[in-house]
This record gives sequence, C-alpha cells and structure tokens, in this order.
Amino acid sequence: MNIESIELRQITLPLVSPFTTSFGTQSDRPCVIVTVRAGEAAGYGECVAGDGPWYSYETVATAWHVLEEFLTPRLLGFDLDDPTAVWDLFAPIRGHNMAKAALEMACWDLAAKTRGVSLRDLLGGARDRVAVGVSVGIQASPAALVDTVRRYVDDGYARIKLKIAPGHDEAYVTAVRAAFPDTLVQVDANSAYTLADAPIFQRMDGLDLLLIEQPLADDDIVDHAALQRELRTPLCLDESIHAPDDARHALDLGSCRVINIKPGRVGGHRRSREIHDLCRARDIPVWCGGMLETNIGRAHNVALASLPGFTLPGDISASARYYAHDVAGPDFTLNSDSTLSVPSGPGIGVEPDPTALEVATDRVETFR
Ligand code: NPG
Repeated sequence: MNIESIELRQITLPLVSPFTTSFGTQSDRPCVIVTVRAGEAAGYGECVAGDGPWYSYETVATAWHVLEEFLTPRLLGFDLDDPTAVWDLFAPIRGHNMAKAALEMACWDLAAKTRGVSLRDLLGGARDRVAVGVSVGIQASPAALVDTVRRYVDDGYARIKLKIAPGHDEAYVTAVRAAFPDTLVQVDANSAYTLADAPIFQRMDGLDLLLIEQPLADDDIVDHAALQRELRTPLCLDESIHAPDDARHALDLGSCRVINIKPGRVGGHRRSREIHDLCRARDIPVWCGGMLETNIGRAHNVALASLPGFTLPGDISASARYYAHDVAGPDFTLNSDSTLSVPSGPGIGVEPDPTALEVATDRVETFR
C-alpha cells in the first residue's frame, strides 16, 4: 500500500471560550490537518503547533514549511506496511516533532483502516474508556476561578488542571482546594518559574495536589530534579520531554515522578508508545496531554490513552469544551464516570466534516 497523495490544510477554529496560560490568551486555534491517501483509504492527522513559538519553537508556519519541503516528499510513494517505519523515514530531519507527528499519526490511522482495525487495537490499547479531566485557563480572580471550576465539576469532570503563573498561583489554588476538598487537582505552570521560586511550591505542597506540571524552564531537567527533592508532590514533565531518551534521563536524574505524553511533542504514536513502555517498566504513571485538538487529534489522543500505562486522567475533554462546530465527528461526550469512550470502528473512528473543514480553511495544498 503506497502513499499516493498528501493534503495539507491549514484551518482556524474559534474556541468556545478564550484560554489563558502563562504565555498568553488564545481565542481561536490555528492548526494543520493532514490527509494521507492510498487507494480508496484516507488517514488523518493534526499538527498541534500554535500560531507563535510560545509553547514550543514550532509554529503553524514552520510546520507547513517542514511538511511541504521535507516530510511530504519523503512519504509520497512510501510503502506503508508498518506505521512504525514512518519515524525512521523522517529521522534525518532534526526536530520539528509536531510536523512529523501530524503525518506519522495520519499513517497510523491509514494503516489501521487498511487492516480493518481500530487505532486503539493497532496501538495495543487495553480499555474501552479513558479517564479524562479538564484544563482550566488562568482567570481574573480566585473567586472567578472557583466559579469556572464549579461549572466543570458540575459537568462531571473528576480531575481539574489549573493553569498557574507568578501572581496567579497560591491564592488561586488554595481557593479551589477549599471549595473542592475531594476533587483531584493538579497545576500546570508552562515553565513560568525558576528555582528561586521553590518556596511557592513548598507552600503549595500541602494542598494535596495530584502533581505539579513543568514549573521550571522548558529545556530543563537539572533544576527540576533539585525542586523535586524539596517536594512531596510529584513533579510532572511536559515541555522538557521530546524523546524516549529525554524521559530516561529525567527519570534517572529524579527530575519528575510523572510524565505527560503529548504525541505531537514527541513525534507521534511510535515514540509516545516507547515513552509509555519505558515509564511502565519503571512504574512511572503517564497521562495524555492535550493541545486544544479538534476531534481528529482528540481521537488519536483517546486511542493512545487506552494503553495500559496511562493511569492518570488525560487533558482530553469532551468536544463541547473546545469548539461549537468541530471539523470532524462524531463529537466525544463525557461519560458519567469522567471518561471518554474509545472509538471501536476502523482507524481513529471520526470522519472529517467536509463543509465544516471548508469553512475553517485558510489554505490547502495537495501533493502527489
Ligand atoms: O484540553 O487540550 C486541552 C488543553 C490542555 O492545558 C492544556 N494544554 O500546556 O498542556 C498545555 C496546554 C497547551 C494548550 C499548551 C495549547 C499549548 C497550547
């Protein structure tokens, strides 16, 4: 089965509510949807790079450039027998994991469809439902945050992640903990602090948090190890982990006790699974992060999170938390046990909505 064509489609989709993190507020999400075709079958992937180099150096524009100039030419004509081989095909290109992941993951979808199996089954997933939570952006005041969290708790989310930044931390998290003493709460700093801020985390150590995500620099594992030694609460690394070796180094150093796996950040499903396997062998819990994906990226994340080592709830909320009209369906809805159901149909189990895609499209190009 040779890859015959690849479509790159840049879209922008308005979020149902603005999302504020330590690096800014976003009201819509740009991304690149990729389609790989062989014969009658199509596989879909989503590039999670954002509009600017805030979370990572990759952006929609760098991803398009790398996809068009370097990745697409390699993949066209490739005999997609084994989707794990796509990572090797891309190996000569340094970095740009988000661009690589979009195509690599589309190939997994295509491979699953041509075999007539679900992506979950092709990846080795072990569950029909995956535990999920919701990530709550920075709010104007602790009281506003408590109100927002209450709406999500009322929706049925059993795990809440609070975005924090200097000046929007202790008082906010303390207010949420007081209002919801039994809810699983974790925080995410997106690298907004330095080791000099250790006392802030020591004070939050008593708030019974599930974990503290990426408090320090995005390329650091040394200071994180020093901070972890000061805390009972597990640190979780996100931005610092781009590869299985990064995970191994961080665990060897004691830089974290939990790892967030985002397939876009690490280059796709093969490397996500390798990090999962490494962590599982060491009894390190992992969970699936989110990048405000459409239902295409969400379906990939849900399938990945069905692997047995994903023992903590993912940042994979129901579709309605993100977009009023998604570009693919069916929507994911929250089950009463704070889970999403894993699609069992062939491939990722969601199909693009051509009309919604067309409306959202900024540019599109097909390569043969
Ligand atoms: O539910 O998809 C989601 C969003 C989860 O908070 C979330 N993602 O740093 O993990 C993160 C953060 C993020 C979102 C980062 C968008 C960059 C862009």
